[in-house]
Amino acid sequence: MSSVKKIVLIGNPNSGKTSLFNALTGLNQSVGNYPGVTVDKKTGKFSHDNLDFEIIDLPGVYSIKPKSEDEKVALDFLQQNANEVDTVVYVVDASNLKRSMLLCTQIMDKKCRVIVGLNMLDVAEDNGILIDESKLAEKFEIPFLRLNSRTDKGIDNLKNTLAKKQKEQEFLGFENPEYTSSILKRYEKIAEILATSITKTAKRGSITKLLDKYAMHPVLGYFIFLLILTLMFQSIFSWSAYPTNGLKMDLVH
Ligand SMILES: Nc1nc2c(ncn2[C@@H]2O[C@H](COP(=O)(O)OP(=O)(O)OP(=O)(O)O)[C@@H](O)[C@H]2O)c(=O)[nH]1
Ligand SMILES: [Mg+2]
Repeated sequence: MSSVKKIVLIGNPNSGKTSLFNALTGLNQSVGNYPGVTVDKKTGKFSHDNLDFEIIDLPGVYSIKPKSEDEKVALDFLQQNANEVDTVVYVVDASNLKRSMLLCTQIMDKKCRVIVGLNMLDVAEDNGILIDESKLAEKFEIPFLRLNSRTDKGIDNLKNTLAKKQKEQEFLGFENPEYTSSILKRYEKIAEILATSITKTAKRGSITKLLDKYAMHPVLGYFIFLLILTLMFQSIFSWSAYPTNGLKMDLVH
């Protein structure tokens, strides 16, 4: 393997791969809050701890079987370069781990060394989802690192982890025919692991949520609705008398 370590960013669309690419390289590839922003591979470089890294940002992928041209670009690249890739950073939207982890295990099947970047933790926490990353790391037997690609939180930790000589990864037993033949069985196993590593608490309150709580209430909601109608009625038929009278006085004088 050459002295430049090749790192690949892969994950579901809109999980924050390009934001992470920008944070690692200092480049400015375009991001957007919708899937399918990246349609081709982009390459950048960074150095850390006297080591040189080449980093490749790929289009988002939903499953191991490509359904669109963008997905094909990403999966073909991984297939053709699996041997030269030092580490795959699998970027996940932490508020939607269940959907993402199936693809992650399928990438692990390709014998790539995988590190999971737990991104969008702020969104997960707003939704009351608390993640125990050390439990996930223990059960999936790969590192899970907390990140916020938007604010650069966790980027140094990721760079340090990428620079460390990684131990060979064990592969969970997903090669077991039970899991290779049945996606459903694999899903069940993933769900079982996630159930022990994720806690759901009450959602964090926001003004909109608070307004929803009262305005959408089956009884209170009607009173609030009537109050708003009364206020509108009053403002049109009674309170408008003041500016109308004022105008009339101005016209008379
Ligand atoms: N709240 C929050 N938003 C984030 C975070 N990371 C990225 N974003 C936002 O998520 C959106 C998608 O980010 P991208 O970096 O374009 O995602 P991507 O995975 O490259 O998307 P595709 O190229 O379409 O697959 C952007 O609006 C980012 O600003 C994060 O940790 N928290
Ligand atoms: Mg992108």
